[in-house]
Amino acid sequence: MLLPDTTQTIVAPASAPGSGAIAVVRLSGPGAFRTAAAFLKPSSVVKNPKNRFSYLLSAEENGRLLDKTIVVFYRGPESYTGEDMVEISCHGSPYIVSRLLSLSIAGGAREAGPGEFTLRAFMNGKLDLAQAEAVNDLIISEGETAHRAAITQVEGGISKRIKELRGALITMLGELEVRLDDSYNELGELDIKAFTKRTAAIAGKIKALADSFKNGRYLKHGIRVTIAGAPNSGKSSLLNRITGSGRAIVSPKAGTTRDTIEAKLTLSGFTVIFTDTAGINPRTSDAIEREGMRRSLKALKTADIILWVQDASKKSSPADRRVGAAIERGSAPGTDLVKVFNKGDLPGARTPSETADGTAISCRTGEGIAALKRLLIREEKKIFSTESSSVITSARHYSALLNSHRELEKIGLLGTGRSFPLELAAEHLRGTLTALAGILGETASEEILASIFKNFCVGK
Ligand SMILES: Nc1nc2c(ncn2[C@@H]2O[C@H](COP(=O)(O)OP(=O)(O)OP(=O)(O)O)[C@@H](O)[C@H]2O)c(=O)[nH]1
Ligand SMILES: [Mg+2]
Repeated sequence: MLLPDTTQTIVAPASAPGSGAIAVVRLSGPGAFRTAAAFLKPSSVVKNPKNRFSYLLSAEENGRLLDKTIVVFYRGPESYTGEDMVEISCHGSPYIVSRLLSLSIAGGAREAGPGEFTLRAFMNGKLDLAQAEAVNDLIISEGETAHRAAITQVEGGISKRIKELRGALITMLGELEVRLDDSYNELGELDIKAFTKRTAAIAGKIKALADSFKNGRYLKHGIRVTIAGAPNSGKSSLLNRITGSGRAIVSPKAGTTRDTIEAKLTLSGFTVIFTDTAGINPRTSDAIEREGMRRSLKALKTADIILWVQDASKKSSPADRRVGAAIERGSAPGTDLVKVFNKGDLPGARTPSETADGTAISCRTGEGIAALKRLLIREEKKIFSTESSSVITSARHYSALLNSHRELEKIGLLGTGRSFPLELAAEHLRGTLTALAGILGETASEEILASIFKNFCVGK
């Protein structure tokens, strides 16, 4: 995608497809009012409307009434995009919406690309890139915590933090630059120890922000919990219990579940995606079972948390050990493992030392299930005990923070050497600043913009 031609006026439906009570069609660009005047009557109003004032107007096609609409005119820069905008609320019929689009296009507008309204808002300086990206997160947010992170970022929470860090770095860069220009040595020596201490403090703040990404990722994509275990241990029963559904088939026959089954649940505002898996039996020759096992192994790899279900009414079996080995080999580094000892309603067959590091439950009686749910989001909940503005939810921001951190650390290394080359230190500070500027979009290439906005819906 090349950057959009903002001399053109764009149009798109802003409401979801399908019928509803009302739908909204949006126009933005220098010709927005003129385009609307071609079909909204009386046209005398449309030619010179009051700013941000709602009018009841007739939308007409070939002299016939299409719909009575409520229309708001926004004169740039006092609009979402910063350009002249018109928002037409009509009855929510897909037919009316499609006619309004056609009338707008006949009147000189073109169809908007994905996220083009927000892209124009960014290009016109109404939003920085971090804010613009979060608009999409806000639209797709499903739970309280995802919503809170997104709204904070749209309102400039992350941008403010980045700008604070940048302000401090610019001051420090200035201190280096005056000394580089100071050929007569009038300013005195730089206090290197104090200087590197300040860069280390900023590096620490950047690191803390970057570290919040693990939880930020959970906010955006949900926490993936994979239920693994030997055949018949009660994996499907656990999925049903936790999600309060009859989602998975449960039976006393080993090998009941042959495919992975997903169920979503909201826990303390987090979206949690549970995956029930087929038992892991590497010796099977059955093609379907082998495919089921491949899917189970994939679910282990993509899990944030693995629940390893074991039947506590039976002694630890070779099947349990095979599962343990598969988890060890197949899970990504950093995955949390929670051992779950099921069938607590039956007489136990495991020694206390075997079950000490796990959670006892019974899918039959429901005992221990609430405690298990609490355990799952214990760590993740902590992020909102602190300022929610400090949660990074974008992989792009995360890598930019890591890059800026790396540059700052190099200054720390210079400080431990025998000499402290000011020129080099200034270079690393500039590198840090460039990485931070990328988050705000000040240095973003067209490719980066394209990859961000392609995920938006048309009309936003
Ligand atoms: N007594 C008792 N039985 C349970 C409990 N949980 C599950 N079961 C029984 O154990 C059997 C197996 O349960 P499933 O949930 O199908 O086990 P699974 O691990 O999904 O089994 P596969 O899909 O075959 O690998 C069923 O007969 C369940 O009723 C429990 O807490 N107590
Ligand atoms: Mg099952």
